[in-house]
Amino acid sequence: ANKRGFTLWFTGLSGAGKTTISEIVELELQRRLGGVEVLDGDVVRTNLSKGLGFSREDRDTNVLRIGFVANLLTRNGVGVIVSAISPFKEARDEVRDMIGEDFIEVFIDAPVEVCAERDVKGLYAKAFSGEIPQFTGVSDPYEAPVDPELHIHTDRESKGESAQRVIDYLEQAGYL
Ligand code: GGZ
Repeated sequence: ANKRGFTLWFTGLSGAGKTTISEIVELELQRRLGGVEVLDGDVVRTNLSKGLGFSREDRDTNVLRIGFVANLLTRNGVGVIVSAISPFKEARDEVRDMIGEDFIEVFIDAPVEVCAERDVKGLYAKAFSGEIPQFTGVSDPYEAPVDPELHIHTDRESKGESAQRVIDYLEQAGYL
């Protein structure tokens, strides 16, 4: 039987662990399915979304573009991992409606204090000083998912445990 496509949609603050967990899940899906596509906001912003900024309108445009591509892949049987802050519920829900039952929202959750403490790229320091305006969680909103398929607390579980929970979900839902 042809395998079903799906979109794992990782949403959460900068530094919450979206990219880290997606990389582990990607390796496992590559091994198990022989293919997987990753759409990372950070990377998409250098090509498909080049030129977009961080106003609400630009973020929504970015999220809907990523959702559009994810849907094309999903309906052709591809497993897709999206990693984007995607801070606005309305845009995420629009993507959910577009993709339908194969949309799996994964809330990668860590308190903003923890993300700021990690500050892997030094962006939070710049956000607090005002050098970067409209920074999600600091000076711009993040609307947490209300009823995500998966809620992962990266301040309480290891990245391996978090990735395993994603894999377990896919197994239990019949995608693996
Ligand atoms: C949030 C910002 C901002 C502002 C630059 N707010 O953790 P990162 O650094 O590597 O990834 C973040 C990325 C956000 O892009 P997304 O496409 O995921 O965002 S959205 O879904 O809202 O469109 C962050 C960096 O860009 N970054 N300025 N003001 N994150």
